[in-house]
Amino acid sequence: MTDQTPAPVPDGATEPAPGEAEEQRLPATVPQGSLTADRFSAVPSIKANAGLTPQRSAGIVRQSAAARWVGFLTVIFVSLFIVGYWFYELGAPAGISEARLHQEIDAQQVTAVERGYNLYEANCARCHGPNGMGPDEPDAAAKSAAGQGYIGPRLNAQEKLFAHLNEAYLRNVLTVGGRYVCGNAKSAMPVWSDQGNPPGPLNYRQIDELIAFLRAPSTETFDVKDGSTNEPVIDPATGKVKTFTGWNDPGYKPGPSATPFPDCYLDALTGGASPSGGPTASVDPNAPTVTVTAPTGAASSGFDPTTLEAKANTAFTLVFDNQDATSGPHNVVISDPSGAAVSMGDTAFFSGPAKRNYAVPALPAGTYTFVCQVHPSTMKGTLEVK
Ligand code: HEC
Ligand SMILES: [Cu+2]
Repeated sequence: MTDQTPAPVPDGATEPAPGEAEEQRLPATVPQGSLTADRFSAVPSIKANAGLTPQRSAGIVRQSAAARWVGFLTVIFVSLFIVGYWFYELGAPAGISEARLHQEIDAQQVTAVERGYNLYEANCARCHGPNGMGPDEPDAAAKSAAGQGYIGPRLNAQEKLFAHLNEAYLRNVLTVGGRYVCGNAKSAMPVWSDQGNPPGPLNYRQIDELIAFLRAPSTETFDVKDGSTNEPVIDPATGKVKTFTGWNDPGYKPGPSATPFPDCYLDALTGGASPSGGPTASVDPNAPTVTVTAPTGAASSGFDPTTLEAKANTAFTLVFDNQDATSGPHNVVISDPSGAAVSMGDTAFFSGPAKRNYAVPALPAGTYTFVCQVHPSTMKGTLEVK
């Protein structure tokens, strides 16, 4: 301001040239009074420090430092976020956390197993048992006494689950029905998949869920969920959520000399004796006969009689009169005193009412046992050879 001198002619008008007529000049209003350039300048104190007050310049320095901090922290935050999200999405190293999609798959797997459990209990348990143990279920005898025996084979068995009951096989059995198992066209097990012929009641998702349940690991515990609300089912007795574990032991290894589980489960029912194996021995019409009957409900009540007698060292014909049309197929096999099977031709299961003749070779004297391989715990007896 000290250098500021009052500008005398703010409007920039020049002095008229001498002799120029006053009237030739454009009419311009010349402001009168004390108009100075100071009017457009900052107050003098501001110009003290290169035009800034000391406070103002200090403020500017502070502000730009803060702005750099904001930028720096933003970069740090964004980088940390990217790293964190990376690990969240793909899993932290060294197994600290699992990839998000894997967790999602696990959760879906658990859901499938829980649904499969409900499907199994609703559709399959009446034949294969609530624990998948078929005729070995703890209440099997009581059930068959009530005429509701478990006629399906045991599914919950490690040697079966290991390879035999694989996913593809289960899918085929559920799509084709029980006839896929042993080729029995009259199998009691219906078609389950709606892709089958004739179509069954379950859609592809339910089949998948059933398979997920049947193959679920025994090392994992699952909650029993209510089928309609999907809420965990509380056991009224304990007040705790009901749970179940899978059947399949992931650590199971078959013995070193174990043979693979046979394609048809019937072939595995008793050691060695193949129910359908062996040629049909021709029955000698003149041989003496011994008759054993499977009355109606034999699966629980057993053979009639339970003690048979035969002559030593004489071939005889064992007539099996299967009168039972209700409690499942039966057969008879004989084991010698050492437990080895006696070869007596084709001993395949069959449903009654029907009769079969088995050609039993000459046997040395001794106490033999006979069983139905489908119901070995209830249908058994002794054969005295003397
Ligand atoms: C009406 C009784 C019945 C019902 C219900 C039933 N099954 Fe079966 N299932 C059987 C019979 C009987 C067999 C043996 C097949 C044969 O020889 O005819 C069998 C065989 C099987 C096999 C093959 C076993 C093996 O050792 O190869 C599987 C797997 C199976 N069933 C699964 C199921 C599933 C899963 C369900 C429920 C959706 C079910 N079953 C419902 C009676 C039944
Ligand atoms: Cu039987």
